[in-house]
Formats: sequence, structure tokens, C-alpha cells
Amino acid sequence: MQVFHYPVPAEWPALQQRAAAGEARQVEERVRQIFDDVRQRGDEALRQYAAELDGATLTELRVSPDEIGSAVAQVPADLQTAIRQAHANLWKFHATQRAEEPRVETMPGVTCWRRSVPVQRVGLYIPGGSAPLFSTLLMLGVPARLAGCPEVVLTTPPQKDGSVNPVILFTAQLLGIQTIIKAGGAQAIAALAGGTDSVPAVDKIFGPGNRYVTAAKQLATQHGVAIDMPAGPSEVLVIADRTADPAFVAADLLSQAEHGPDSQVLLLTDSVELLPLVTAEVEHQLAELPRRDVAARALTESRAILLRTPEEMLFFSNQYAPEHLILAVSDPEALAAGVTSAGSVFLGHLTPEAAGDYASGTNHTLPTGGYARNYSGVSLDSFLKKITFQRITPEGLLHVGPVVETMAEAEGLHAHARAVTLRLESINN
Ligand code: HSO
Ligand code: ZN
Repeated sequence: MQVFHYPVPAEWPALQQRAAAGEARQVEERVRQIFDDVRQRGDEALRQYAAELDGATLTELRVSPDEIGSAVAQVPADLQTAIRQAHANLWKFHATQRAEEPRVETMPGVTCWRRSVPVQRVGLYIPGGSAPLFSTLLMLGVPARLAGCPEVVLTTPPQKDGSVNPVILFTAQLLGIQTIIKAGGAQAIAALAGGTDSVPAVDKIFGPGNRYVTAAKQLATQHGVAIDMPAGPSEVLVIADRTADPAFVAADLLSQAEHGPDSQVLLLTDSVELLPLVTAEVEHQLAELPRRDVAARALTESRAILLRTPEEMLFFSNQYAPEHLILAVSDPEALAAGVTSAGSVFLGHLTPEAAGDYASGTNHTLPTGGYARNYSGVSLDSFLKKITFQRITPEGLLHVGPVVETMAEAEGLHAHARAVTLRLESINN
């Protein structure tokens, strides 16, 4: 880790910098070709990419009920139990986000209301690669189900033998997701955006991925498809005071670093004693990690920063707007009250980010890259549209009509005024 002692605020922007993505144009160009290809050749293109990029020979792109059945039998009982518990916690937390709104009479006879309607067709993308994240499937599938989205399509890359990771299939089955497509990368996103014979087109695409997937999601928005949020490498910022346990803090930093070589890891502390203990502990724990090569690469770009006060640390963090914020301090509630930008916040010494990553109940699909300044994480709302309704009675029109007429005339929009005037005349006669 890079260590900084008491940088002055003028030096902070450099310390808050995220790594540049690089070569964006090339990625975009390639993704455009893939979109064209999938539009023209549909399933045939998906099969070819599966062979070239995933090394899998596929006849059927859709996972069959038999495959699901045999995959479930391969998942160890203790893992099944753990996934069921995480599912229950996520369900409980997200279910409280289902709020019925009252009908409101803004003037006598003028009634307005709003109804939540599920996005009708959603696509969930779950990457394969070095760590197939079945936890992410839970994070997206639970709110999709709670929202009542009628069509949920899951796409995930095939393994070399043409199968899909059994834990992903088990989780999909738990969620009642039947349409599972063996496709990964930008080609999967292109298929979800435009549809193919095997892949139903969807209205909104969710899920993390590499730069190609991210670029593909962005391109999908140009085809009238919505996306959950712009996604980048995962991040954590830990604020630790002298009461923090260096081993806990190091484990939290490493749990983010092991996600990928481009993960962003920051430690802020006001304790000159704690800082070297944490960096030493990071080195020590790193050596024992199976993914130490990945984590070590992330750590070369990570920073441990000594600041003067809790207020300064909070100010720095709000400016950085981390995806995850851990408050490893003696009075975390006090600090939490001042958080204005973060995806998800973890309070106290016994609340690791890992709890929220898997099982406590909050969603782990969160804004990265500073988007926590203006985006929220995925929630039930991400799968709902809010449609407004209104109805006006004769009495209501007598009340609101003149207001509209006056305003419409003032904007020079006479047809608007007339739409009211004609109706008022019809009531008065
Ligand atoms: N920290 C990741 C989520 C995750 N962690 C999945 C483990 N599995 C991004 O929030
Ligand atoms: Zn994680």
C-alpha cells in the first residue's frame, strides 16, 4: 500500500483519483461489431462466440430442466442452507421497500395517485470467470421477484464443457428463474438488448461485468434498453480510529482487493499507531490468500492515508464517494450521520463488508467510480416503474381549471387553455 502522512486538502484530489479505464475506444468499437453480428446472425453468432471466447461447443443455448436438476444435486447441503438463509434475509429487507402510496386529493375533486408497476422483461447478467458470483444472482433475483417482473432472463457464460456453474443454477432455481441462457460478455448483452431465437429481448439489463460488458450495457441504452447503473471496478474505503483491530481492517481491505487487480482500496485513519499495524497485517494476511496475486496487484494502487480528525476523514470520504464505506471507529453512528456520498455503509468493528456482500440483507449491487454521488444501489425500485394517475370531477375542474387556463395563456399555449375552457363550458351549460 502507498502511505501518506497528513496530506493537505490541495493534495486530496490526486489521492481520490481512480485508475483510468484506458483504451475505451477500442473496447467500444469491438462491442459495436459484436452487436451488429448478434443482430444479423442471432443464435449462430452466440454459438460462435461461446466456442471462441468460452471454449464451449453448444447446440442448445438454453439450459434444460434436466441440467438444472442434476446441478442442484451437486451443491453441498451446507452451501444450499447458507444460500437459503441469505435469500430469506434479502427478501425480508427488500420486502419493506414495497410501499403503498395513498390517493391524494390536491383540491376538492382533483385526485392524483401513483402505482408501482414492475418492469415487464428484465435481463440479469452474471459473469463467470475466476469467481462465478452466485451471490450477485441473489442480489438481483430477489428484488426482481419481489417486484413481480413477469419475465426474468438470466444470461451467464458457459464453462468449457458447455455446462453452467451448478451453484448458479441452484440459485436460479431457488429464485424461480426458468429462462437461463448460456452466453457471456458483450454478446450476451447484445442478445438481451435485441433478442434472438433463443434469447428474449428485455426492457432493462442488470449485473456486473468486465469492460466489454459495461461498454455493451452502455450501447444497449442507445437501443432503448435501460440499465441498472454504470459499473466499474469494486471499491472500499475504511475509516479506522485507534480502537480498530488492525487484523479486521486488513481483512476488509484484502476482501476488496481480491476481487480484481483494478479494485480500489483506501484506508483513512487518524491514528499514527494504527497505520503501520494495518499495513503490516495486510502483508501478513496477503501471503496466505489463494488469490494473493490478484490482491497484490490491487494493493499497489491502494492508499493508506493519515488524517488529523474524524471530521477530516468524513470529508475526504464524502468527496471520494466510495461504493463501500466501513466505519471502524468507537462511535460509528455519529460518523454515519454525516455520510452524504457512499453506496453502502458498514458500522462498527464487527460489521465487515463481507456481511453485506453475501447475507445480511442489503444489496451488494452498488455505484462505483464516484457514482455514489448521484446514484443509489440496486433496490426494489430498480425493478419498478412508478406510473401516475389522476381523475377530475366536475367540482374538481371548477377548482383547478382556472389555474390551468391562466398559466397556459401566460405560456402562450392556447390549445392547452382551450382543453380546459371547453370542458368548463360543458359543465356550466
Ligand atoms: N463486493 C462485491 C460483491 C461481492 N463480494 C460478491 C463477494 N461476492 C461488489 O459489491
Ligand atoms: Zn466483495
